[in-house]
Amino acid sequence: MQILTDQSLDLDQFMIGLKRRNPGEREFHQAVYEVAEKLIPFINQHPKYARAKVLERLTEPDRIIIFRVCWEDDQKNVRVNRGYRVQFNNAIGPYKGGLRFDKSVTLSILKFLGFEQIFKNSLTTLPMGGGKGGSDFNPKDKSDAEVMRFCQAFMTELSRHIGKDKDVPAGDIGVGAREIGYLYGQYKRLENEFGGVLTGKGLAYGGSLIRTEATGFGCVYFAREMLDTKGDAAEGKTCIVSGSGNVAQYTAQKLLDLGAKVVSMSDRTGSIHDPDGLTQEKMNYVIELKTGRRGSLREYADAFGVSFLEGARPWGIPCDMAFPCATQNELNGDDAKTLLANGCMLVSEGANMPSTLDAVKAFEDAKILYAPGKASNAGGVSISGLEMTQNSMRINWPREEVDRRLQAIMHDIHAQCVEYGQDDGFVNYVKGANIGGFVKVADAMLAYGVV
Ligand code: NDP
Ligand code: 2IT
Repeated sequence: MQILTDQSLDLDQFMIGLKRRNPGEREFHQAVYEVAEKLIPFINQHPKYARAKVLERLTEPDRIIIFRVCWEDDQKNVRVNRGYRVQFNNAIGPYKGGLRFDKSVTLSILKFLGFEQIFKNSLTTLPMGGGKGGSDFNPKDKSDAEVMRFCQAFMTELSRHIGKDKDVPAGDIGVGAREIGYLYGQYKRLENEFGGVLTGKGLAYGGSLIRTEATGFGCVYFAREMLDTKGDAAEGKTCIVSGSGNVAQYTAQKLLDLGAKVVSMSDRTGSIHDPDGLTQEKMNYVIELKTGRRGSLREYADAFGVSFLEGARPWGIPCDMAFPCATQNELNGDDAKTLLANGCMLVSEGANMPSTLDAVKAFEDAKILYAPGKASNAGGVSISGLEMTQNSMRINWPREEVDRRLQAIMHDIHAQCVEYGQDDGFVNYVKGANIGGFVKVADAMLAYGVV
């Protein structure tokens, strides 16, 4: 039962204030709404959080750094981009979260990502705060030399604000092994320091085994945990995976390993529909095509004689399980209804906030197994956390050890969702992840007093 006091929060009033303070930041409003909707009833049952204004403080970043990034392209033209780092909350550990390089990057997108990261990182059980950064730089149509010069210019400013115990960036969309190499090289040059200031590093210079695979593998391990609660398994299930970048590739790979059938992947140009399903040979082709040559999936359709849905997302293809692994708001309410009508019984998000609020509502109402990204894609940042541990200890764990720890962490995240997500005999994973992620951060904030 809720005891309302004059300290109690009201969702509509809270959102009006948030929108007034952060005008026009649509993605940030959306991410906060999804969390606040689940947290406010919980906070009103625990007035110590309301009294200390924990939600108001959690939705205001500790600081945001915005800077000019100036570099020269191959034709010697001067180019100007905008760089950002949102240091959202460090109550339980150094700021931790990826860097996104994409022409769509705005402050709103990085604030939504940094906000989500607070809860995700708390769920991992590791000591990491929440942050995110990036730039509106598009690495897709640039030469290696241009990407290197951009990364060096970006890190020249960012290096003043990060540190292995302060803020530890990593990859995200448009930031993979190549970019992390250039960023780390410049940090090392500027600071004359070899430490764990970035994660996702190459194995030759302090990276962890399984970091590349971790987000995708973790997303499927989380799906396996959800299926377990129904006595079910992935084997033989038809799956669609959106995206074909880092997260999508290793989600598809783990699904193959578990005997599931992956019939679609996608990119910005469209989706493939391969009714026979990916094989290991086709999977290797996707990795070489997307990470090696940075080409379009259209080439896959030509190479294997399957259909290519030009400019389309894959949600119309019938499946048992869906894994949105491309980007935010790539699955809307109509897509969710189509998936449900086709019999989809599980959605495990590899991307951050891929489902719109309408889609989330449709999945909740249908009571399918639906995992929000902050729970199901936490495997990546978890292995980033373990990369930091290995760097501090000056050791490298073998592949089996890291994979075993990843599976244990995904199991623990699932257990927290089950503990906090109970809803009339059904596990609401959105509620579970939001409340489960909140409690540790909020208790640390209470311990610090008014800061
Ligand atoms: P990549 O850059 O490796 O891949 C992104 C993929 O998504 C590409 O296939 C890209 O298509 C596609 N894509 C991107 N934007 C759009 C768009 N607007 N419309 C259609 N397709 C799009 O990024 P990641 O795999 O690292 O990241 C994917 C998602 O996972 C993001 O939401 C990210 O925040 C999240 N994530 C990533 C983690 C990580 O460890 N990397 C950890 C946790 C979450 P194209 O190939 O045509 O560019
Ligand atoms: O969204 C995410 O969790 C990431 N992009 C990974 C962050 C990290 O620090 O590894």
